[in-house]
Amino acid sequence: MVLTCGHRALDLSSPIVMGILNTTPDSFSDGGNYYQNNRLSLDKVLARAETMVKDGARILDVGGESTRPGASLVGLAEEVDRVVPVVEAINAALDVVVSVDTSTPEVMVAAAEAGAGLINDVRALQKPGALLAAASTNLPVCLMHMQGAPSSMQAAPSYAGVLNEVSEFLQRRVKACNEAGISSDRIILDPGFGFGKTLEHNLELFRHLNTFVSTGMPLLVGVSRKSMIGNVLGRDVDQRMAGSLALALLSVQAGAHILRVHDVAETSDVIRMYSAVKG
Ligand code: 7PM
Repeated sequence: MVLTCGHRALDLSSPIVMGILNTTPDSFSDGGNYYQNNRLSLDKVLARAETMVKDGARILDVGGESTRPGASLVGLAEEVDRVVPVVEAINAALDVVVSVDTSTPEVMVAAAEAGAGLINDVRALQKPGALLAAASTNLPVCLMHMQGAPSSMQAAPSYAGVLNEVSEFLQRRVKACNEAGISSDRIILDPGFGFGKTLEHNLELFRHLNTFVSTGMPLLVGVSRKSMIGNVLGRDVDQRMAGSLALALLSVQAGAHILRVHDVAETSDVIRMYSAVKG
């Protein structure tokens, strides 16, 4: 399975790592503080990006709007100003697919022009204009499930059946994409761990990752350092690497194609050991 991401191609016949590069000032737990005198330092961002690529990342996920529960919404101009220079700099300096983590149509288009190779939208292109904007870029899109809005999604997540609801939501979004001109060979699916889900919901989804794999579309799993690990282990966010790596192995064993992680080198080692044993 090969995904065409603008002028770069991603071979998904073995699992790959997407490194998290969150450049928002209030980002949690990506290990980087990329600000100097209250200004985003492109040098610092590039240094971290280069390390992640050396450590094995094939994709870097660049976000301009924090999806943290309760985070303030970012204005359009601010989001463009944050994201576009980072996309441009990484795309020019490094051989890696730049993923833009956005729900904003104008940002999708501007990022694509700046060299982004993938659109990662936690709102699954539901904002007005997002379907058409994404389609116009010709880039692959990652469709993620979320119940509610980031500000309130963890208040009281509730499902009649979480696996069915998430699967049916993603199926509906795939259909909407297809109708907007985004073919299924450009769509990545993501159940959206932690986005309007209790621990039990997350575990139930994780046990059934094969359901998403069997659609034939690539599956992205994002569990790195998340609260589902904290809830099981009783560990703070900076003590969740072993839990994250355990889930990384279970993900690739279940057939996941892309792992969205903070700890790129360690996750790459997990994949290499998995691949060696699998032969
Ligand atoms: C607070 C809560 C801060 C959640 C950060 C997060 C995903 C994503 C994020 C994911 C895709 C985090 C998340 N998570 N995009 N963006 N899938 N496609 O822990 O699971 O990084 S933000």
